[in-house]
Amino acid sequence: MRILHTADIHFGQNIYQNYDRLDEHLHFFKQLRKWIDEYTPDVLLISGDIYDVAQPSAAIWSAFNSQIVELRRSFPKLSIIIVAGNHDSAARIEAHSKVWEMAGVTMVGTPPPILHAAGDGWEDRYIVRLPSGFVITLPYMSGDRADTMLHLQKHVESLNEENLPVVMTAHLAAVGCDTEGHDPAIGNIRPISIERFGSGYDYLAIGHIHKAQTLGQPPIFDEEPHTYPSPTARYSGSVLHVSEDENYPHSVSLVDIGRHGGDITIRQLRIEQLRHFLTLPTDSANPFANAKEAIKYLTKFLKTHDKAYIRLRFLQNADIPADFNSSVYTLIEQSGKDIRYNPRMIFVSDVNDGFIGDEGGRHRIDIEEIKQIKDPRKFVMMTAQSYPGLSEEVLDELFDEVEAEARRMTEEK
Ligand SMILES: [Mn+2]
Repeated sequence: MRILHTADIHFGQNIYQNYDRLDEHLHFFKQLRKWIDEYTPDVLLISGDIYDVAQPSAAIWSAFNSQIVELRRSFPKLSIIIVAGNHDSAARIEAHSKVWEMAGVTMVGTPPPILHAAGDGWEDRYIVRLPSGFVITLPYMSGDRADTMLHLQKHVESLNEENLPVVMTAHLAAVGCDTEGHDPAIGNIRPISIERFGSGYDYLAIGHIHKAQTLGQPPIFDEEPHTYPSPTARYSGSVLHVSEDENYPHSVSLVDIGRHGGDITIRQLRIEQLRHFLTLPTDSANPFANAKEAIKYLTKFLKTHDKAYIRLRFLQNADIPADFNSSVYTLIEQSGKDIRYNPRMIFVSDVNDGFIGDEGGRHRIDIEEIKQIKDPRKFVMMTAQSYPGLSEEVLDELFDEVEAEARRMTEEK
């Protein structure tokens, strides 16, 4: 069974009050279509937070519907399963689900009732049986609904005579997950311990946390396949940076499951972003000391950049006139560039705050800063102080060796 797992689309999001992100979302769907064509998954799973708000505009509903209908038309064999997240209106998604069913798309809005009657067949609503396996389709549920999950897993077990893979969806915060980029009070959801989810599934496709991660496993940085034992639980992560604090790559997860209880192989497919988030100046060691400096930098920046979200970093005591933001907007407008400005500036009290190698032993490096580094030696030297046993001399020798070898290979070619 092969699934393409994604979540937290937040379709229709407007950022910094006035910037519409529809083109970024459509760019994501374009990539999704390409991957479905290339990898031919059995199922496309969207694990909640389809929309950014419970009542998106008619234009947004329409644009999302068009994307799903287009997928249905292009890939008639693909199963499409979509469950509601905490950002979605469960009732609205549920209300449309019968029509979607006619189009061969499974949409689940509302969770099973807490006190479900025995023997009335309610389980069927939350189980999709495919030739390649089973999918338990749970949307966002408030509270700890371990009993519901266990009950459905047991039910699937009774149907699963051929030992087919079992996938379950959920939209929740699991204990111990990496919540980088989220507000401390994410969605008012109390984290749930993963043990409470049972062990009757092979792959738990979760939404809600925006950083891609396999629970209890080290992060994946490449696009190579990684194999894990069953059961494995994973957040696919959001498709776009929902805020500038989500300073990590976004991807969809391509998941292969051979049989129930067998290994799970996961590949991250990196999503190309239409606009990146930059904090200026990109050299975070030198925040702007005043408005004049920022305007000068920005003027230069606008000549070399076409598309981006930006925010500015100032020293705490920087002198900023009241009309500063309006001058920034004007400057951007005059440039004609697609630069989107976040008027909430960052103030840094101590230049060393957030840098590597200062006496305080901090080891944070700005991602934008890393992106600017062309010479790998520079990066290594920046972090070298964190490894007292490391010899710069030995490192230099090794780099020379690698460079010489690379040159030799290029010449041979
Ligand atoms: Mn979300």
